[in-house]
Amino acid sequence: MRFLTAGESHGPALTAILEGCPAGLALSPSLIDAQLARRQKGYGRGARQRIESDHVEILSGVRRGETLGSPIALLIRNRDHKAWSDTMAAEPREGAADRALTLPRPGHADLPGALKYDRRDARDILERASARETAARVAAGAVARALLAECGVAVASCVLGIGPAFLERSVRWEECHDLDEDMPIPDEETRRRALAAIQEASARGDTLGGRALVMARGVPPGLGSHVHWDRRLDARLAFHFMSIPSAKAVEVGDGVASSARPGAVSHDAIAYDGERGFRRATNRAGGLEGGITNGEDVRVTAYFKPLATLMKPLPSVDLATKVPGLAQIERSDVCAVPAAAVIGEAAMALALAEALTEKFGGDSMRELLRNAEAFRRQVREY
Ligand code: EPS
Repeated sequence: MRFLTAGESHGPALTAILEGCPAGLALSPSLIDAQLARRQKGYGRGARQRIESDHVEILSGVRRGETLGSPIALLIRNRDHKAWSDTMAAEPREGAADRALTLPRPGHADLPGALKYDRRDARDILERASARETAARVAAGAVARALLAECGVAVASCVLGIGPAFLERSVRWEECHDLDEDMPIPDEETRRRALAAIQEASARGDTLGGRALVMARGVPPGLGSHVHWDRRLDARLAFHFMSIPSAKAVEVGDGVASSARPGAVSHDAIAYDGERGFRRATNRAGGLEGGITNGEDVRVTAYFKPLATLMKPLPSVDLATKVPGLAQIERSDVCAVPAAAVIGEAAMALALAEALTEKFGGDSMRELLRNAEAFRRQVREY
């Protein structure tokens, strides 16, 4: 299973093509729209989300509510494009485009992108670097999520903190349901402090990052492999999570805390009972050992830097004149961590669906489910 996305933030639409999804998976636009709506929420978001109301059109790969095994093409129109049709026109136009960005924002792709692609207007970079792209990823992730659900795997997330307001204890799976969608922190005091921190940052013309925990339950043991560096599932998960705009660090299980602890309290003792087979009382490894799932919940924490567009900007230099100035202000969010948690769920779903279809193969869901169940039985009867 693999996917690509295309589309600029203010272009006509975003698209995703997902390949390798077995035939016979029940899929409808409303299932994808539900995830798109979650991505648009979150305290601290800017004006763009009031313009958009993301809705997917399934262009191929699905017929009468079931996947066909052919590439699934998804399209999400940008409502805001109406106001940008001249700026973003694909046809040649006379003169320079308006809304040029020539004072790059520190922390954004503006400057390295302009240098790399030899563009004089950094809008050519930011239009694609914008986190708007994640709508397409969440749409593809919703398909992966539906596939996982059929295989008994569920994905959930929560926000652990915003800026200086974060939870230091570990969060259980059961706590990651029915949370407030605008600030899904499973602790009232931390949630209150997080909301206040966003308000203060906004008043200062500043932005805030944060951290989110993404979990998967029901994951069969045996996904990923120790035999090659690029087959280790923790490495692949990290790749997926690090590709989320503004992600700067990824932790599997209790990775960060374990780096400062002795081995005796960093690993998960092995037990066995006739009914459930091998099991663990703790899950410090985050469900992965040697790059292979061990049947416990897969747990990934992603850390996001503050967004790069500051209403009180940092020093920059004009691309054309080389004269110092302040970085350009673009419409943006103050904080997008609640949305990043939803995007993290899509990353988890895509990485796991990729590993699952790789292990159990299957051109059809029937074949995939049969193979997955046979392997689960094999492990139970080991
Ligand atoms: C986003 C859409 C963007 C930004 C944000 C995320 O829309 P616009 O640029 O029109 O306001 O709100 O993107 C960024 C924060 C960024 O740095 O690119 C979205 O749909 O998620």
